[in-house]
Amino acid sequence: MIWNEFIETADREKLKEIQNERFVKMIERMYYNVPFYRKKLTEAGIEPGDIKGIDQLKDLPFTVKDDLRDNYPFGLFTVPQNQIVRLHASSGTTGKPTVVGYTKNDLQLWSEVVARSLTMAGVTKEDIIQIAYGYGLFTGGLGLHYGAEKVGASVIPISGGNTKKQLQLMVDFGSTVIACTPSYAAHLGESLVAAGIDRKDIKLRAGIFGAEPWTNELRKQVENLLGIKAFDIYGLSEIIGPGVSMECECQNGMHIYEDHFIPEIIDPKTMEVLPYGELGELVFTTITKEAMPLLRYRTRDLTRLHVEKCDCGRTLVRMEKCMGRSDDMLIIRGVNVFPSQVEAVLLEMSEASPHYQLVVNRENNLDTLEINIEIDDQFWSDEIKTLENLKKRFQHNIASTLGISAKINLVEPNTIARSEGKAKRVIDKRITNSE
Ligand code: DLL
Repeated sequence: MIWNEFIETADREKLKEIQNERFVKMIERMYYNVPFYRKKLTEAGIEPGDIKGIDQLKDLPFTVKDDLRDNYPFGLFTVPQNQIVRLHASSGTTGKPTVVGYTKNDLQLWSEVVARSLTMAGVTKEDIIQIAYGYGLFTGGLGLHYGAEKVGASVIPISGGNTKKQLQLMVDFGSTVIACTPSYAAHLGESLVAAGIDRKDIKLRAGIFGAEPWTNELRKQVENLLGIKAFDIYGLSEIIGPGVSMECECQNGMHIYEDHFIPEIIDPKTMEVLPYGELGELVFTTITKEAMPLLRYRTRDLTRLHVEKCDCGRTLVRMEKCMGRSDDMLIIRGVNVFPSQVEAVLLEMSEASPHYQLVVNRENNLDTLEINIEIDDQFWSDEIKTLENLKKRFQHNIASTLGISAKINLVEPNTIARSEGKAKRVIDKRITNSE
């Protein structure tokens, strides 16, 4: 099923026509309504009349998260406050949050892209969807909520946390779809087993998981634990929230809604645009958003784009699973390490549970990496020899895949803190972070 067949399967030439028209109008709105953009465009020697279409994107300036912070809270809005009907914010690790605003039309657009996304996972009005993303300033809960209502599904707005209640409602209400972060999904799955609930007593068949990087290895684990098919949904508050892109049933990358968000991949060092298929930083330009359109916004997310038509019939560009954010990349003894690579190594071994933590430190001027791995209940042993052997296998697999050695600590089941939202996988104790 396709929610918006006209756009999602459009001829790419036709799509470009639509994009060009919208893009030209958006540049005008930015130029005339936001001093920040007027200054940026003027500095780049550009006036609205110069812009004819998206082929010129590559010549335009980028926008970064600091621009949002510098214009905190409402400085990048293109409409007066009385047209803003919703505010969301994401808390950064440092300083002020990033604030985003929505007009009525923006909220409609958001519901539309989430409805398209849910339809990709086969969600219909016959479904009962349990939304366990946090409701509030975070965009996950409310974003999924209105999209699910648009589809006509029965929404359970339970929000994140309260695992016992989640399981109870899942059984009693017969939820068929669960939406939450993949790390929380893993926790829900384990809690289901621990509570002795028979899989036959739950009706779940699909999961809508995103908001943090996760690997295909974690996908398999969560699918087995919950007995579902797990789908990846991507988005960021600055662009709209969840629903910037989503996996269809072919699970061959996430389709980006290019009639609203234009993606580019750039080399983060040279800032040059890279061709389809190459790994780099994802950049978005919004072309329909009213309250806070963004020009060439650097997401910091690392991925590749593919333009070949998908077997599902959609022609929209697909982005690969994000391998992480450029600012999550750890440089350990000179080697680049992404937490997602560690996850893939660990979860390939059935002894590891989906809960792990990386602790990076510096001793005697040398970086150290410790990995705390929680062992799956059925593999935990009181025999030192068994655990020592297991530890050696983890050590070997990590060293041969990442190219660096790590100290492995095997920890008992249920000892690593569970997250109800985005998991905290890395503790970096080094004073200065390598940039
Ligand atoms: O996480 C929006 C969202 C909510 C997406 C629910 C999906 C589901 P922010 O809090 O602004 O917004 O965080 C955005 O999270 O730049 C990525 O680094 C990361 N992220 C989001 N989805 C995925 C995903 C929401 N599917 C940041 N895979 C983004 C990997 C993701 N990373």
